[in-house]
Amino acid sequence: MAEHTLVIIKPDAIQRHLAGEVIARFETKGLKLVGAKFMQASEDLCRQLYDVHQGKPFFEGVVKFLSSAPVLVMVWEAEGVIEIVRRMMGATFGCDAEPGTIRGDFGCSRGYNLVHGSDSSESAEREIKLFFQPVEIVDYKLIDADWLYGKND
Ligand code: IDP
Ligand code: MG
Repeated sequence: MAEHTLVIIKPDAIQRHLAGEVIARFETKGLKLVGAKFMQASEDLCRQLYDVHQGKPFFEGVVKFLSSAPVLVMVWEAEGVIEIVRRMMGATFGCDAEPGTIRGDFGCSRGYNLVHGSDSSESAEREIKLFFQPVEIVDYKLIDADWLYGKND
């Protein structure tokens, strides 16, 4: 069964007019968009998202950053999508991320980093539930699915 992952286009990417660029990368890769929500996330919700980082020196800062302005939260679907999105995002900060990745191509900050992507199936399941009701995830078939996901065997 196809996997789901949570992607957040963070406040810096929205403010820098990069949302379309980021979405275009995932679309042209052939990933399937199954949920989307434009919102300003509360501090409480951001604390829950970054729960595993509670107590780390950057925790309060990242919560403040993510809740400071609107974000575009999405669920993308594909076989292996969690790993695919993580590789497309690149290393945590643009200063270290490889060219060709989203973080590597669009940023050089050591604090802001444009996108969030779930790092495991457990994280994806937990994070998607934080932002979406089950009915907000749309089940449909892409008309070019046979060409996108085709195999020869
Ligand atoms: P990831 O987003 O690449 O998975 P994590 O280590 O899970 O990175 O950290 C979660 C988020 O916390 C990062 O995306 C970034 O926004 C923020 N963050 C991580 N490490 C630092 C840091 O050293 N300074 C400031 N913010 C950080
Ligand atoms: Mg992480």
